[in-house]
Amino acid sequence: MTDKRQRARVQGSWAKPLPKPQHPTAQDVQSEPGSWKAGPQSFEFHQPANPIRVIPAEKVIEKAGEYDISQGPSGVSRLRLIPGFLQQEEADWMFSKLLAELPWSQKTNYRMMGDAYEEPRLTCWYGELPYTYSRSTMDANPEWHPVLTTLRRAIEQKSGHTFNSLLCNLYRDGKDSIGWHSDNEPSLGPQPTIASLSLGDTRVFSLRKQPLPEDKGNYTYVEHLRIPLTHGTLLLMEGCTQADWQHQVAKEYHDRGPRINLTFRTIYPEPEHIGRKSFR
Ligand SMILES: O=C(O)CCC(=O)C(=O)O
Repeated sequence: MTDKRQRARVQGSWAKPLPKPQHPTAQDVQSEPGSWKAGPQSFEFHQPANPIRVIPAEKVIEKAGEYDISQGPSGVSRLRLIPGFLQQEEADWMFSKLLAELPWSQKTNYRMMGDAYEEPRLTCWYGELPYTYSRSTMDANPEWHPVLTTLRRAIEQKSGHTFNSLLCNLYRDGKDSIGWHSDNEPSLGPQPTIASLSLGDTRVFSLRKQPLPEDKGNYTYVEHLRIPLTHGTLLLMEGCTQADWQHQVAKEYHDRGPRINLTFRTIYPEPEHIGRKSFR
């Protein structure tokens, strides 16, 4: 290799020194919130400008009892859980009868922008008045199935509340669900009590607290509750539960058998049957 070529190669490979890595200076470190300040011999921790918020761990409710789940300015949100409200044999018999004999159908709801979607479950409605939620109405149906009339009386006696209507839900398998919502239509009146009876396979009933106004609809930091609802369990939601909490039954990753959920309510007549229910 000639002297000239050799120089050109060396120059090509080693022409420029690499730029020096940029390390933050002590001054840079000091100006970052929540950082360690480097002094000549010591370090001290500086609190971040915004306090770190903890996501509350989900709580599980499984045992029979009365649970005051929150106390807001508007009042107490209360749950009453009664596993084994129906004996196993009685629950088995009612489940088969209701599965076979109720007029189950799939309801079409409408989103705010007007597009239609089918509910991921089957439903039917009982009551002297129609019921509107998610911009679609279930017609009045005063012909109660005799099993439902018996259950209504038993639940009224146990709970001390009266009910004039019933929304029945059939989850055919683990893919059927109901999304986050509150039972807060004007037709249910203020502080409605909902009595929910579960039959068939166990599904998880979840609740999440409404976020603080300053969180502007962000549910990241709200409390969550989880209640496995077993065959024959009665759950009562009372007080401010519909105003201060939302609930759902989410889809499951594992196979689930059919489940019937009966939600007894009281509907009041209103001038126009227009609901303002959040999507489910
Ligand atoms: O299936 C359930 O346990 C809940 C049903 C429900 O949330 C409703 O009907 O509003």
